[in-house]
Amino acid sequence: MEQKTQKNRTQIVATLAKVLAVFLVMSTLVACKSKEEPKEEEAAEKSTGSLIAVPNTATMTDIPEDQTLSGAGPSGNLFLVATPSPNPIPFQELVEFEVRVYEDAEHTKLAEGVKLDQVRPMMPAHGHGMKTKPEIEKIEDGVFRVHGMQFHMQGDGDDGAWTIDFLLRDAGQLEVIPFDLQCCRP
Ligand SMILES: [Cu+2]
Repeated sequence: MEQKTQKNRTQIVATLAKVLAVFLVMSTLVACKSKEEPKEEEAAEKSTGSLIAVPNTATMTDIPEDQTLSGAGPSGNLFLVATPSPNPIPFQELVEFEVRVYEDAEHTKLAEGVKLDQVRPMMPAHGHGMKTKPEIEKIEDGVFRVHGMQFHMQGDGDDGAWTIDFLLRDAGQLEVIPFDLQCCRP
């Protein structure tokens, strides 16, 4: 009887030791995991931070008097000039853009047969576009008028940062010409 109790006690101690050992191993694993997780988060923050390494420090007072957009397509064969009216762009008023597409960097020869497919305004920091839908009217070969654009948000930095993508179709080839635009000059 005495021996049996002694044996049981030994078994209980052995079991307790096992449980304690398993508990210790598990808590170590949990501790390691909880140490690792913030590291991953830190790394994620760092990589995101490096993506926006150049902060948007544009202020409304920096906005030029002439907000004409001018740039080349990725193929290097099309050159686009978009002039807003009124210029500079007024806040929350309807704006038209006259879009001229050229075949040369000197802007001497209008591009024939090019179609202005779409104009896409966006505020990247807020993930939204405009409340109005830009309507495209062809005036002549290479010349278009975009009606019904309205910049409904403005500010310094990201709060006033817009992007406008002009989508051109040239002989079935799509060319996207993106621009940055700050709204609006006080
Ligand atoms: Cu916005």
